[in-house]
Amino acid sequence: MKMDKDQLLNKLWEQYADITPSAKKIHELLENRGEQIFNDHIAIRTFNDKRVAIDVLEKPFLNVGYEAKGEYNFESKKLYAKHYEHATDKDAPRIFISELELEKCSAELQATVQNVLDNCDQNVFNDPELVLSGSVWNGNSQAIYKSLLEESEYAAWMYVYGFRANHFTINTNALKEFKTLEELNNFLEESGWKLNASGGKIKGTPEQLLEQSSTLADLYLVNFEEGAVEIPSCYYEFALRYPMANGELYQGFVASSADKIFESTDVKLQEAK
Ligand code: OOG
Ligand code: NI
Repeated sequence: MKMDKDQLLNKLWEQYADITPSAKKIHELLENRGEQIFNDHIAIRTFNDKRVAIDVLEKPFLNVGYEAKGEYNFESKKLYAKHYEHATDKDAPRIFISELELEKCSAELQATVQNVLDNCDQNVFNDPELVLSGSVWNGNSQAIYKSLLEESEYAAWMYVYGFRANHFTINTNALKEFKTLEELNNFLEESGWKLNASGGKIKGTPEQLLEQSSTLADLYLVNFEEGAVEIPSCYYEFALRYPMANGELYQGFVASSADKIFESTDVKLQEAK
């Protein structure tokens, strides 16, 4: 079935909300206060193996009218990312796709990821719905999860959760009641949510034209062959954009902020909370 933009984005939301009950609750909490929720962006993760790299995962978005815009590098995390904007629908969320640069990782991690990909039915990589397919390799070995986690939290998360929206992001500019990110953060914390405090609860500054905050990822019970264990799944993000000199809102991302936002799925932050 050929999906249109709204079908694709709705499916990504449903699949994300399934393992991220916090997102559904925060969404409802704001709607119940009379807010209408618009999404600033949706993020997706992958490995740079040519079978599943950004070039593959971007396709369903290009097919429904998205265009590639900014590029970002995260040296210490060995990640590269691109963002996409819809050509005509200015209310459509941006798409942010990142990939782990395998050649920069240890030989052991490379071999593990290679093995995981080699052991899949190779047809899944040509499925136009790959981006909605989760861990197509049945990522259910806790031993593999742990070995990846030692080197890259991102790789370990990918192994368990695979291809899906890693987070949705509320467009804070479109909220009526909350004029600053701090007000929204305070409201969320008073309502019982824990925010990612890595690098401060608010990432970015008005001068950088983008401020962001995020919840800590929900914990989700994963059935490993060794037994069930709770692993951080997905998180909800909040973005406030500032106007550029020409009066239009900044459309891109800020690498130094994104670097900290990635950590919202990190078990270490969960333990610190
Ligand atoms: C993406 C983190 C970066 C942003 O808005 O800067 C990001 C991820 O966790 O996969 O979404
Ligand atoms: Ni984000």
